[in-house]
Amino acid sequence: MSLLGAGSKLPLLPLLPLLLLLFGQSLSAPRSFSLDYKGDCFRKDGEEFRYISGSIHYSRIPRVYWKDRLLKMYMAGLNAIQTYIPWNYHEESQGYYNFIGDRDVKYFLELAQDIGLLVILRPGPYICAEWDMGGLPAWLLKEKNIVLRSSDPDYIAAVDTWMGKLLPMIKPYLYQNGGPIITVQVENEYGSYFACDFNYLRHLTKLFRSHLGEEVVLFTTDGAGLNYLRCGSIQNLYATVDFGPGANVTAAFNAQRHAEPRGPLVNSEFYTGWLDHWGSPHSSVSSTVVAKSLNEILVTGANVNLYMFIGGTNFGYWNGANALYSPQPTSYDYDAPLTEAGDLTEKYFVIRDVIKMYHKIPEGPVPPTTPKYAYGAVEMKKLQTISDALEELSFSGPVKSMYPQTFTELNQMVGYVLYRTILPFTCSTPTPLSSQLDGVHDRAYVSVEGVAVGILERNKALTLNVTGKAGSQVDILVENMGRINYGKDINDFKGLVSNMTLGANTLTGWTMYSLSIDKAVSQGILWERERTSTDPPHPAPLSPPVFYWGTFSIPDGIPDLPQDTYIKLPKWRKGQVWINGFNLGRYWPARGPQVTLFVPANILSTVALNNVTVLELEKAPCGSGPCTVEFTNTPILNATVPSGYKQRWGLFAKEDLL
Ligand code: 6DJ
Repeated sequence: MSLLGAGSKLPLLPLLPLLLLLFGQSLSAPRSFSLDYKGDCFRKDGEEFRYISGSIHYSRIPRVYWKDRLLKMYMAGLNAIQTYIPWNYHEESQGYYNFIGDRDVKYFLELAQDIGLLVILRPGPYICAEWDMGGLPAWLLKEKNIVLRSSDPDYIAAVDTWMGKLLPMIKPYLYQNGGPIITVQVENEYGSYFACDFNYLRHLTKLFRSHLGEEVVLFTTDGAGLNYLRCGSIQNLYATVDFGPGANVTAAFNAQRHAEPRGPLVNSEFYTGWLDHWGSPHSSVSSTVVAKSLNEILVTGANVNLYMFIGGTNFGYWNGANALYSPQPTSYDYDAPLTEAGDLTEKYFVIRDVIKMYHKIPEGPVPPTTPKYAYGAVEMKKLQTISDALEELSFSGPVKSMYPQTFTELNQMVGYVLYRTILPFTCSTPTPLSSQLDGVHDRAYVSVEGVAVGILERNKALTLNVTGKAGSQVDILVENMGRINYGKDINDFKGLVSNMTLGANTLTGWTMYSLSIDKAVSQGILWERERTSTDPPHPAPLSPPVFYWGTFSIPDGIPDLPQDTYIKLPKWRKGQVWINGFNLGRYWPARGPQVTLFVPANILSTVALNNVTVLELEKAPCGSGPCTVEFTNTPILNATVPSGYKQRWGLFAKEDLL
């Protein structure tokens, strides 16, 4: 039957252009993205397709900079980006979802599409990523014995609820529905996890399919070794591998071929750099090595994602940690082709030159590096100590119990909790205060009667000596330095997770204050009260944790201010810093290698004074006179670290990914 209906005498041919115009939409082939097993490739709209992608985590970049970073990625010749969706970033409290502002993932996907980038989406539920608890919300630990990343019913129920919220939101953004998402990853490096629970992977497969439909390409990623792929790959999820420049490309893809004898070759994480830990030297990987290995991958016709293309920043408390407990710093620069602040590097151009040999590079200029400004020194004034400000900081009031409770029991997920008790007897000679079971998670600042007496640190310092009269007040401020994000120890409870002993006695009778420091800082509550007490006459090696405060204005008459900057805290020891209520993250120049913290311009004000709030946990370089923090235009991420703290990260060497 002709399109004009049976019996029509009109010839169809001359009408075709008109028909195409009228019904063009329905006549054009539907958008499709699929695996072609016979052709060993992906197919996009029926055509053979290869992606060269880069990782960018929207959760590590302020929203105002998403476009700039994506454009730079596009101009490097990438045709896709890869991003994680960290569950805990969107559901910080159970049942309360946040998808606005910096968490507006839909807007991020729209921007990517507008710029011309496809998207490889990694919604977890577990993501690893050097992100607190690998993206799993800490409130899952309220079920104390929960087996994360398994078919434990409590875990599955939470995953189902979360995915029931997230995946329907994502569905319109799938390529076949008109959006940019070409593939969706299920879980992450599951083969590296002890549980090896295929029922869990099967459950996730069904769950993803039920929300996203039958058509979308679902895949897994594992280390490029048979031992990883054994528990990581499963029928109906396309198995891909990850490996860095140190690897033998042929051997790595042979491992993938073991799991997927046919289909596209895919390296889902090709490492352009590597992660850092406090106290270990800054990681860097040479551009030449990256370029050579990238070329080896591309020449095979494989698909590749460069991890990271831009690392960004672990603002606030979002950094993760590795076991044996070693937290990652605030910067997630990763020695990537775009720096933490989005600056172009030599590595960017070297990579672009390699890509150029295989794909057409977009024409036009690469957006320039954003300028940085050195606002100079800011004088800081001392405010209250944490112990003095408890009323302002502990909105929920104290909780009392015989033995210490963990953060999760106190319903506090991140930051700091103050544990208070008394000396049950007089310690006239130095008496050991200990966490014999290594239960200080992660660092404790101890004072007796308001005088700082020492620091306990997970895995490192389990005992310190105290003296004092019976009944003296003992304050232990415990800092959560980030939950373990990889391996079997991701059930990382925080606070005092085992009893403290004094001599041979267990300390009891605790009063615990959950501290809402971020709320107090953003409401300006702390600034109302400057310090009332006087400094002790003799300089002590440590002070109790205390707030400092200063202001600065953006100079007039200089075009294009405010600009990005870096804050440096010379001779300050360890703490947390906020600007205008925005939590920039942790500083710890005494441990290194990170010395400066990235300050994005969008948090600065040109019309009002900018407030800098610092919580110094150990000792500020202030004495009785003024002291300063400094805004500079140059990042320092590679300072030498004290040799005593150097650790061997054998497990995390890139070669181990083979
Ligand atoms: O998928 C992981 C990334 O999010 C893979 N990976 C990266 C990121 O965390 S360490 C750095 C890592 N996996 C651990 C494997 C160690 C042998």
